[in-house]
Amino acid sequence: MPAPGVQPIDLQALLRFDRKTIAAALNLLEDRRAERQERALAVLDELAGLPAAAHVVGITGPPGVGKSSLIARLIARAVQAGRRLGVVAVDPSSKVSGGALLGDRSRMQLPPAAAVYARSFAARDRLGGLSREAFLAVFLLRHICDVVLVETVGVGQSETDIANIADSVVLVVQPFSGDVLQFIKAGVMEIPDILAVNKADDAALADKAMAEVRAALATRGNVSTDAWKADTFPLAEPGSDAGGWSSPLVAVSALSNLNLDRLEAAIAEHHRHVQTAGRLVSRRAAQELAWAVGELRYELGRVGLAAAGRPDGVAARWAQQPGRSPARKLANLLAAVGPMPSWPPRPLPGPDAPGPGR
Ligand SMILES: Nc1nc2c(ncn2[C@@H]2O[C@H](COP(=O)(O)OP(=O)(O)OP(=O)(O)O)[C@@H](O)[C@H]2O)c(=O)[nH]1
Ligand SMILES: [Mg+2]
Repeated sequence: MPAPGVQPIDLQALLRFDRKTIAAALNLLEDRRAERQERALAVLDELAGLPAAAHVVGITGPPGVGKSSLIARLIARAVQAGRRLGVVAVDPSSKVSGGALLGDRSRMQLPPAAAVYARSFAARDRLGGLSREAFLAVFLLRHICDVVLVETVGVGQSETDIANIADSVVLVVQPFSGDVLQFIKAGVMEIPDILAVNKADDAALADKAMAEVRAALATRGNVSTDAWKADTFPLAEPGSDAGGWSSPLVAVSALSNLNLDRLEAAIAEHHRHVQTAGRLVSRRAAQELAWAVGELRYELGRVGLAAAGRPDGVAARWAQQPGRSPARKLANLLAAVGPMPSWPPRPLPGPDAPGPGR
């Protein structure tokens, strides 16, 4: 029974992609009041028993490289193809801005009936990474969409976080982005599933950008430089640690619409790749666990993680709760590990409440 004042979420409307219902469900997720959190957990649990058919595509990269512009282009193309889209943007500032480019349907010239739901989430104190609400929003959306695009900013934490929710990760850089390439070369950064060099506004710039990446990454062991295919070439050799996937590099321009078909094709190809041989199921299971361990560490620190039995213990407790949403499993885990802070969190004390040490 929902608490008085908490509107129940109509699951059928959610599954029909009713935007008002999606908004209401995500509002519940972000609401810190205990009864709202409980209601949100119930919705997520109901969804957990249903297929999560969406392709979750993470679009990440340094500030200003054109991630939102590319996403706007991808949205327009997917809408034309009649697909249902969820877009989650993580706003690195503490204030939720509404996702400048993404929240604005009229700027993207979307038909009013287009099945697109976009929402931005504050990164809070996650250094550009994914907050719990953002992660769970993606979990929710992947049950009701065909594609979920997730934009995260930055190089570092956000890449780790995006790898915990995306089926495919696209790293966007711009021409002459030496630092990022050095990170990849040095192995500080993983090779993404797809690398897109944006702002390659014309063919000459695209050629230069491709040559730059090729030169920068040529010395990395698993980079193949001999397999040029027009402006696409594999970064990683087939059969390397990516289970036979060779990450393609694509030079694109959101401004001049260059090679967006290639980017789309690369994304679709990676989707096909992860869907074979049970890879998607095991990828998502591993992601969920990595997320849980990260959340435990964030919430309770090293000591709390040890109390939960470290990653092995978390995996064991996870396996004991089949059919539940990751949100519920985490809530149960946090409750079991107590007397640490519980989650769903207790209501924040009001301004008059005595703080610690007062
Ligand atoms: N020349 C050129 N400019 C572009 C292209 N794509 C985006 N831009 C411009 O780059 C700037 C940043 O674009 P955004 O799409 O907001 O980039 P972003 O990566 O989402 O930025 P943050 O979310 O702030 O990290 C804007 O001024 C865009 O107009 C492109 O393909 N070519
Ligand atoms: Mg952006």
